[in-house]
Amino acid sequence: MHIATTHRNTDFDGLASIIAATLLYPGTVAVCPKNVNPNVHRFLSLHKTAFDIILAGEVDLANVTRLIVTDTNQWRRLDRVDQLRGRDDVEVLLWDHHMGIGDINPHWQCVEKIGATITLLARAIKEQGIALTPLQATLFLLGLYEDTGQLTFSSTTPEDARAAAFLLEQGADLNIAVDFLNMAYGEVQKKVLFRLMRDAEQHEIKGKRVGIGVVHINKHVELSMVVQLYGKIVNADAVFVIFVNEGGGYFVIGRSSAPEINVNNILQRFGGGGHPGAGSATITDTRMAPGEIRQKILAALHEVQRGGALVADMMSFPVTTVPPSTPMDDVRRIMEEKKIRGVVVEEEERLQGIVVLWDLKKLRLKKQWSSPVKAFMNRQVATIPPDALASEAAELMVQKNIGHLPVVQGEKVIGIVTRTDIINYLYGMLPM
Ligand SMILES: [Mn+2]
Repeated sequence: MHIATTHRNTDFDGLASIIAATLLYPGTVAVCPKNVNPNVHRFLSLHKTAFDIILAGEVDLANVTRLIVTDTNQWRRLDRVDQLRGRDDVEVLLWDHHMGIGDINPHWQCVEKIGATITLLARAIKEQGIALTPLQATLFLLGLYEDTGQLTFSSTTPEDARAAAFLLEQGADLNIAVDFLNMAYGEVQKKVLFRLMRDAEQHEIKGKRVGIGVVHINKHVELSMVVQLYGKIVNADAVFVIFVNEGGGYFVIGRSSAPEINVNNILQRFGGGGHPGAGSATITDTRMAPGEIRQKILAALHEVQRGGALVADMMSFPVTTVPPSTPMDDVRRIMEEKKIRGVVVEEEERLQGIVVLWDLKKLRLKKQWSSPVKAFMNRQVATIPPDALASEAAELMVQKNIGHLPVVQGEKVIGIVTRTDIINYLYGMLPM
């Protein structure tokens, strides 16, 4: 078994690096420490099944013959792999950008003084002509941006900027990335927030509070976090801010927490886009006055109703169901055969519970495998109706940190939403 792992309190650079290692070394398993930093935790609550990751405690260390360490050169920062230390039959490879003296003595290493470890792996991926999915590219860019402060830290090198360019070419999604980063909050951002608090208009549109602001800027800096923060402070359901560039042209940022207000749909009218909850548009047509843009946004807000995909558009079906008396052995076999991570328990077409792959890991005794699923299933099942918005399903799954959401009409389960469905939806792989 070949594994790639990284330091505890894992940041995006560490997580990105172990996923990148699985691409560079096919057959390698990504092993994530149990403790990850809060931003990574938030990211994984939504994305964990999109990547093949196992936890440090789940590795059978006796079978490991290769250990790829990323983003640290110290054994004590790794999670539960101590037994591999000093073992002759284990080949150790190291990818890192920490130049201090470490106690990992690898057989091979790529260690350079550079902004982020993922830069080194992304460079190798590019050289080998490996194509990335937008999701992988987004995660890698998150790692790169977090460790380099969006390429502003003095540790940033031209290599890091080249890696960023490569990741953007591969479809890295900035609208998603910014939501997972703690953005710098400097003087310009403070001024913008102050002006928004003082000048922005508040509208009540179809029962939703919408803030609309126009702010002149002379410097292009990261502003989406300010827009989001402003929305939170004034308790708005959605916010649109039109930034007027001193040199001409506009940049519009939109954020929405209301399923009825789809930022993507609205900003597409200005040649921009994004996602239902977050988006932006660059407007180069300087003949349009800021007031006109504001009017157009308002008009769109009045028009737009329940935009975006519905749960019925994104759910998977038919759903695999079993009766409550099914032995756990059969449940396991069904999951393996159908390559699914969750099975719905139904009796007489009524939802009784759900059992997921994780629950199988709780079984310790052999005789438990012949016990009925009703003894192990979760009875408190969160469900969603088919006419709810896809974004509501996404929100609910993140909030409850669950990977399966049965879609229920009356009492009957007609479909299921999984993390994969959510990812496909978020990354725009669904017709909207
Ligand atoms: Mn790092």
